[in-house]
Amino acid sequence: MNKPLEIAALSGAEATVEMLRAHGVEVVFGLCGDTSLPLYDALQRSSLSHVLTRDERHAAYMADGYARVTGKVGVCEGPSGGGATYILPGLVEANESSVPVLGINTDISVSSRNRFTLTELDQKSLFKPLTKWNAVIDRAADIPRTFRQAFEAMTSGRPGAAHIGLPFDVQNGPVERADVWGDPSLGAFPSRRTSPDPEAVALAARMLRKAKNPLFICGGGVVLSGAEAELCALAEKLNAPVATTISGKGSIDERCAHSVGVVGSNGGTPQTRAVVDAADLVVFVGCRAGSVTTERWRHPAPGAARIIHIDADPQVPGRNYQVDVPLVGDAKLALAALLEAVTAREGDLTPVDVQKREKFAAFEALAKSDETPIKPERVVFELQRILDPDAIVVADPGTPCPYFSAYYQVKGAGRRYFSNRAHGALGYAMAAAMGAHIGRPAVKTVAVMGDGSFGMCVGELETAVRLKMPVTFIVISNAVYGWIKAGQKAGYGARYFSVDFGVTDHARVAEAFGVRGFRVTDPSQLKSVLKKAIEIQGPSLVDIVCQPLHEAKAPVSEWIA
Ligand SMILES: Cc1ncc(C[n+]2csc(CCOP(=O)(O)OP(=O)(O)O)c2C)c(N)n1
Repeated sequence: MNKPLEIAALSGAEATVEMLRAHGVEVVFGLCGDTSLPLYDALQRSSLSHVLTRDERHAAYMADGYARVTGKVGVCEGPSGGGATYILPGLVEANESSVPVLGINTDISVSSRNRFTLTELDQKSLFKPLTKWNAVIDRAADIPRTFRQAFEAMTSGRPGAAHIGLPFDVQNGPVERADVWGDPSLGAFPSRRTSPDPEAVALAARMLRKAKNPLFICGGGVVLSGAEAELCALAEKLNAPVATTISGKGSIDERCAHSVGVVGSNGGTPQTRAVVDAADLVVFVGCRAGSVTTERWRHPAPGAARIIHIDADPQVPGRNYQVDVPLVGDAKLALAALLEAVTAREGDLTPVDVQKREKFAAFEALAKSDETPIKPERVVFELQRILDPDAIVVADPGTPCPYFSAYYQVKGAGRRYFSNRAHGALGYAMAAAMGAHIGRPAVKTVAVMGDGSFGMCVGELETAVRLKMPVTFIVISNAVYGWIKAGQKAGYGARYFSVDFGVTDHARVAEAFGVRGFRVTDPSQLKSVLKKAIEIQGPSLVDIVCQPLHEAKAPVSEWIA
């Protein structure tokens, strides 16, 4: 017989809220719907804050940006049907970027299944291949353990996204209060760190001792794991250079002598490639050695360097390169173990210094140009001069990502710059920056996007205004899907096709939402306008009429080829 209802003191919706709180969640990003009414009623009575967004995709991107800067699980929610299909892109990006984001979609009642009910959708199948872990809950009593499993899956091993489907009648069903508990340490990542095999560590240390030109290439794993101090100490002890992927920016203070900057085909330059090619030992750290980082597995060239590969995911080392020593474990623990095991070596960073000087000399020549339309280099240069070192910059694909990845120098270690590198979907930066601002409100946050991206996220300007967010949005405006047009130039004889669109005055659009808008066409005005926009207490937008990528020369030809 069922227990009397007095014991089952919580409804499913209340238990959901309590399970989030038990894991340290403070904020939920999302958008309402019919099937979410019980959940919203429970949220209304709780201490959780709720950020109402204008699109579920952006709720997920906000949760992603929030998670990246706080080290805590980001949570987003939406209703059934379209709410689920709209939230999906954000979960996909987070999952592939190893960022713990929990997506909750409410759903039609279990009792309404298979009856042509409006918004019915197989959420379990939809999210299964795209998240690290997912479930649709059939009984309210299963809510506590389902949430516990989701948090454990998201934050342990390689972090990732999880999804939970929460039917309407499940939200109204009974849950025993005593079962509503969670391990708060699973609300932050990485939880349950593991160390690599000590024998493999000893082998790697020996290999590092023998190497003439060792090089670290760090992916997102260093910042995700909080391993910046261990990396820096190891690089100093070995006097070895440290390069990063785009997601790895923040692994090391880019002003320091050991830092090489970003390598690869979206932000790497001939100079950073030369450093990779000179290495006789590459240590990949929390890095998948994917197509962009390695320029399609050509740099490092297979066999040209010995490989040590540190990763929390055992499936990563050896996937793309023949690995001499796989170190499977958390980056912080693995680097600490290596630091213990290696002996100091002399090492000469002069060649790295020469390459860096050459790279930035070429950049500055363009960055100081007074030509119109404004060169993207100038945008990076002026912003770099204005922003405080602790500011957060989020870059969209198109012009922003390669230019900022290459030339915007992260001052200090930790997450201060990021882009959506798993799928590179346009329209990520605005919402991700808003999530980042909520996670780290004391610092300035800036989103840089192309006008193609702007068209995909403009609705969230209303959210920024409603919540009075002092985030600055920068639009690189060129009335073209520039990256693709540049590809048509590089590879298809400049037979341009269906890549140009009309000019929009983004500053006026911003003003219509209540955002302070500025439009810049003259390079000499850029610095003062950016400064003014950044100092505004609420949201601001700077529309910068820029040179399109297909008209740029170096290094864009390298990136597009
Ligand atoms: C959702 C999505 N659709 C299509 C693409 C393919 N794509 C990559 S870059 C790009 C052009 C970007 O245009 P814009 O945002 O205007 O920036 P620009 O390249 O002009 O600087 C496109 C269409 C994508 N990355 N994401």
